[in-house]
Amino acid sequence: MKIYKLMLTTAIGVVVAMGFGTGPAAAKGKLNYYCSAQEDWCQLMAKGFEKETGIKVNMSRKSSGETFAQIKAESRNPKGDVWWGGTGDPHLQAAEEGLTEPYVTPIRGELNGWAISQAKSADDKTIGIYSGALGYGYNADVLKQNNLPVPACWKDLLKPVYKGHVQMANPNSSGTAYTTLATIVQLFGEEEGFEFMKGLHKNINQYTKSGSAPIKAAARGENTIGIVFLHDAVKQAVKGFPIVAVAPCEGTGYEIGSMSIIKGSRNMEEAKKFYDFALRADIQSRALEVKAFQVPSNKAAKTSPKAPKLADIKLIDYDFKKYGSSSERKRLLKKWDDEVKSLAK
Ligand code: S7P
Repeated sequence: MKIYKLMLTTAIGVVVAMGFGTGPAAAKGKLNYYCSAQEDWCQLMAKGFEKETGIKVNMSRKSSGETFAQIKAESRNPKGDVWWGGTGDPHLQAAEEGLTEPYVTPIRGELNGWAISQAKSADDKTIGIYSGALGYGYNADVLKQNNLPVPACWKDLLKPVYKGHVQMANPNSSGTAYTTLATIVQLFGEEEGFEFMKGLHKNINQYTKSGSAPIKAAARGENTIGIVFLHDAVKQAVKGFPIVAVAPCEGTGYEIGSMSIIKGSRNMEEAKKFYDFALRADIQSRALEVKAFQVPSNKAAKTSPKAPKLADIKLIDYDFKKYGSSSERKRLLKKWDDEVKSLAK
């Protein structure tokens, strides 16, 4: 009897020591969250999810192309569970390469058609969470100080007066910059598009790693024109910097910012919980707290009058299937490295 009692006490002790039943953190699990949106929005999502569910979130923020490369490099031993944010093209490539997991959320019916099309084109291995148009922004004060004309079109950026005044990200690391490359190729055709990229190269002062860095530098007065998503330019203007957003006169491309669950996730239940959480209207409405002015994918989420209005912008019919395919993305990036990046200025 005594021995039985001792064994029972020991067993309870072991269970308690392991944290079952008493340790809420251990019982509620964890989530390894890869984020490719802006740092402040990534944090807001992580904290909001942690607060609501008690699930511990380990966050890592990297640009879209970089996150794609990391997930691919880790594919034999996945470390991430969910990838939230960043342009849709590398999410589509990840789906095609079998790096992400299919999942159909119960709140899919609340989403805009473009978010569902993104999911359907990838056999439900990704989904649209927001959308936004590409363009550029300039610092009106710096432009004036340098006696520069106000640019209005993509082709204006090729003018020699802007030498050293334009910044964009490297399309290998940045989803914004890959969207720029794919947009220019779709707008002008491949041959003329690459001639445009070569001409632009002459005016570029720096290729940054992150897509939004060029407009942040312009806001600080360290750069004049940054090629970015319009919502990223508007964010700086709303913060009080002298930034003006330009939707180029020839027309422009856009993104379907996406989310995917990583194949082989060790916290699949938590990943699916996060996925459903991130698509809810009340959660997407919180983007405004960090001045993220993308168009939300949930039709009931709040938007701001300050957000760029996609209906007023001349948008191209961006071919997400083609430019998000593994072969096309690899081919265009290699061609840009070989024929543009390597050119002397
Ligand atoms: O959150 C702003 C935003 O522009 O960042 C994402 C972007 O892809 C991340 O930066 P990179 O260009 O460096 O990849 C966009 O999806 C998003 O709209």
